[in-house]
Amino acid sequence: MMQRGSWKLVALCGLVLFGSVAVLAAPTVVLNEVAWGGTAAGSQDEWIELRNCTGAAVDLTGWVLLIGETRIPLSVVAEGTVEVRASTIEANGFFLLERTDDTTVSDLTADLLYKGSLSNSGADLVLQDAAGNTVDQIVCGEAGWPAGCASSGSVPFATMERVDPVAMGDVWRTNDGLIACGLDAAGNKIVGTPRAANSATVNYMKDPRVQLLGPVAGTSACPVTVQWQAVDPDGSAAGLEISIFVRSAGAEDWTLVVEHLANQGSFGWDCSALPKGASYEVKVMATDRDRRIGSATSEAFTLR
Ligand SMILES: [Ca+2]
Ligand SMILES: [Ca+2]
Ligand SMILES: [Ca+2]
Repeated sequence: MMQRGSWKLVALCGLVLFGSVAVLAAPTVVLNEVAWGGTAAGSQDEWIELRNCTGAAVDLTGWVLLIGETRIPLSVVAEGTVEVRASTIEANGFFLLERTDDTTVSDLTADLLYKGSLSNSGADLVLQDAAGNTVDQIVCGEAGWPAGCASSGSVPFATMERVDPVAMGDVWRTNDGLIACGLDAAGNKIVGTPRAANSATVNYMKDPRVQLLGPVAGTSACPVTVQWQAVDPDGSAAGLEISIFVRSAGAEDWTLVVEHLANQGSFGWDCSALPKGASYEVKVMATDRDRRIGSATSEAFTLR
């Protein structure tokens, strides 16, 4: 999916930089959400959501989802497929696969029922079209799931959600426990978004985005110049308030340095009282009018 080494023009805060960056191929149908931890009603109650990222319906006839060695044909009952209710995914729509039976997500009718399990330690999933081409994949059988929770964890039974396959590629977050829908087999609220926009996607479309242009890794003279720009995808940049925090590299807590700054600018952090040779990190945090927060953290840098 990634084409590396292509040249792209990147404009940053009036600077024009040439660099070799990864360019993502436009996604069509993606693996969008994985309930690998199951639900509160049962850890075996796993489900998977596909998303059509295009404005046209996609016919899934002949397509196959692979979970490790298990093949799940998306249009015929064979191998890992127990029942097929739909084999088309609507424009910008979702496709819900429930494991074993339709009570996994009890208030929604699955598009497909399958058998096969997702190990809590990770799995490789591959989505193939009718020609056998890989359309999307998750490779974490060895590395483990990048997001989501089992019965323990920050948000028990929260799903693993794709942030935005179009803009962000293969970036996953844990369902936030707030934006959620659906009921499990016991009538508990599902900590995920079956057949609906992911909490990660909704938040991405509302949270401020911060670009930290300095300081960069290496050494920095005092005062340290902190430079940033921030935007709000669903609001005006002028409505953002910027706060700057610092901490010793790797420390737990941040210390507020300054607040109420504009969405774009620079600030000289006076660190003259601090020892030379010590390493620090800077965080620039933007808060919008809805009190939504976005931030960016620098690499560690050393005072000289
Ligand atoms: Ca169901
Ligand atoms: Ca979803
Ligand atoms: Ca916002």
